[in-house]
Amino acid sequence: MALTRRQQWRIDKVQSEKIARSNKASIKAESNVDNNEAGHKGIVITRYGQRQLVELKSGEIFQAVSRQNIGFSVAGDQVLLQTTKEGEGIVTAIFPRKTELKRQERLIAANIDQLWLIVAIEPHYQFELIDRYLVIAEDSNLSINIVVNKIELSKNSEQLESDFSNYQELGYDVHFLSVKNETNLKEFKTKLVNKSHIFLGQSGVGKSSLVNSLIPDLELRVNEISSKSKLGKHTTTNTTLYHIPSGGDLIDSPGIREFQLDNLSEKQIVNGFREFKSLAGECRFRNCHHINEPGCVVKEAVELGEIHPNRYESYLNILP
Ligand SMILES: Nc1nc2c(ncn2[C@@H]2O[C@H](COP(=O)(O)OP(=O)(O)OP(=O)(O)O)[C@@H](O)[C@H]2O)c(=O)[nH]1
Ligand SMILES: [Mg+2]
Ligand SMILES: [Zn+2]
Repeated sequence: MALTRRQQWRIDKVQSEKIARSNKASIKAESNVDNNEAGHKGIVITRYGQRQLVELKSGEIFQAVSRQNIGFSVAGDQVLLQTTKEGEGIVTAIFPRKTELKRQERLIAANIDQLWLIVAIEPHYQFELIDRYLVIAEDSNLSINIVVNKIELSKNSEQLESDFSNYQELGYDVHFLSVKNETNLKEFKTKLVNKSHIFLGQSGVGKSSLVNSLIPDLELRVNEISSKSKLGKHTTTNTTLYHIPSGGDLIDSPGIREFQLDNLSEKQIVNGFREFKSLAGECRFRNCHHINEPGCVVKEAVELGEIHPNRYESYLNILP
């Protein structure tokens, strides 16, 4: 949908106000930089508005703003931090990223190796929502697997398994867990060693509970972070990185209520469905939308039962 001139004007105004505020903050911090200092390498653990928390190798956490024009740093970013006189800091550089996770053009987190889509029995998983998340994940070229949490609430385990067998056949790893009853947590933990992971999914599925169960003393850490950032601690409002004691990092993110994909092109959507990708080039028409064109091999595969009808239905609903 195109924006009206008035809407565009408002967006530009808000943007320029934001930039002005951030410039002011960085100029203020800049005046306190100790120039004798080379800077420390650190990792961004969370970001809120103009500010971020940067953790150094020593474990010390600094509240920092960014130097003007170095770009937007997010959880997982490796940065250079110059400490300022008040014990705060200024981020002067962002190291090149291995990976980026974006939503609606907005950077969410950096340097992630593995993305986990968390769904649950309550709120009950919906195939279309799962597929929307998978399209985003496929677009970011990150490895993605699925966790089904709260399985102790399931009344029909056969149905549960069959609901996810298609995803397993497509090559997604599916873990059935109950954080509450500690079911299958041990095995899941072994999958996390020495990599950087992000938990994504609807609000209330248990992302933070899972992080909690994987990181002892998390409560302490959460308290430290919320006292430094002055943010609340009971609901996840910020994407935050935590260290796994045995190695590796976990990024918890706030649940997203409305998952819009309207910035994805049709090509990105098709690529988000693994089982379509290999077929799509073989349709009679090069610009086939796989809706009702003659000679469409995707449609054919649906009719032959090679593509799951739920997935095809999701595809039709996700198309703009
Ligand atoms: N029955 C049951 N409840 C669980 C389980 N895991 C988590 N919960 C509960 O689910 C609720 C939501 O958990 P959270 O961890 O806050 O969910 P979240 O995904 O982090 O939610 P947002 O931060 O809003 O995105 C809490 O009341 C948890 O106690 C489980 O395995 N079984
Ligand atoms: Mg949470
Ligand atoms: Zn087609």
